[in-house]
Amino acid sequence: MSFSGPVVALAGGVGGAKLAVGLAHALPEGALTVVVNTADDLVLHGLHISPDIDTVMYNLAGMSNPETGWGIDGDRTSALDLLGRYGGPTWFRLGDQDLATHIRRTQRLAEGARLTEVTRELAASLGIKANILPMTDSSIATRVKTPEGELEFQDYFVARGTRPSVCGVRFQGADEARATPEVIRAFDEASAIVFCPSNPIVSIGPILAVPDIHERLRSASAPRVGVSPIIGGAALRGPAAEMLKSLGHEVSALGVARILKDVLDGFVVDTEDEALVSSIKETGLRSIALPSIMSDLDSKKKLAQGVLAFASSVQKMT
Ligand code: FO1
Repeated sequence: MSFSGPVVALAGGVGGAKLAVGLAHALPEGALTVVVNTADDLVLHGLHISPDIDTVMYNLAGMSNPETGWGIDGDRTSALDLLGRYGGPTWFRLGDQDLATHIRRTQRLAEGARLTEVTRELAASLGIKANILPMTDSSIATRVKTPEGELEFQDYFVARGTRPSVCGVRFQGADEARATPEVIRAFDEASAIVFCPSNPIVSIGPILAVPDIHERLRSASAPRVGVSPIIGGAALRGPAAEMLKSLGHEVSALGVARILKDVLDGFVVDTEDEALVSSIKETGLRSIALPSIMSDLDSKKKLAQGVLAFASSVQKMT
């Protein structure tokens, strides 16, 4: 299987970063572009933190914490501990090395660089060959509606441990946000578009909420394939299953396929959900089942190869 242009992956969170690693290994060097959710970004200690970009970056650099999937392997929290003694907030666990990323990002943004440029610089410094693109340079913030009121995303996700039930989600600033020239070029040149197994509501949702990205994805000529983040009615990590349920969606790969249907040609489910393939096909999508639990580099690579072969077959049939 060979692709003439870049393969563009849409990602947010740890599941997205894991498949990005598999894709980077399955493709020739430099052939992968990852468009990453930035609506989880926050400012803390005066620093601009982009958790999903950093998770993708650290995973692609082979330096992520294998236990959490985010943060840096072996990182300590001496700086955060002292910040705590000064009375600063410590609920968002920032490691000493991780802080360097946020300091550098904040400094470059203050100098007038775009988040896209800063991300390129940081990734290049870590030796990453894939192209990591923030979904936008505009400011977008996920706001989670709960019975306790509307919460900022990381307040809901980390500070409150995803405990509040979710009555709705909105992406503040999305209507006015613009795709960057880099993201537009990536979609225009893409030979395949892969939706990583990321939360469809709060990781893929914000990317689709950028109007000109949604439009490009709807009309893309490249094959568009997604991978289900829900396996056997549950998410491997994170609040995707509870969110789907409370927002009235079916908690299954089929439920996710229905949400993303208008921007997909094909959908990959886990082998455990093979029985759902025929119902997914009835929605008009192509579908196959593959082992999709990414526990090590080999399983990440194998899933990536399977997804790329599927995208290639979708291409041939259209
Ligand atoms: N997730 C947590 O559950 N607790 C944390 O304290 C935490 C800190 C953190 C610091 C830097 C970073 O890049 C990610 C961090 N994450 C943490 C993960 C992050 O909240 C989530 O991965 C995403 O925002 C959801 O996609």
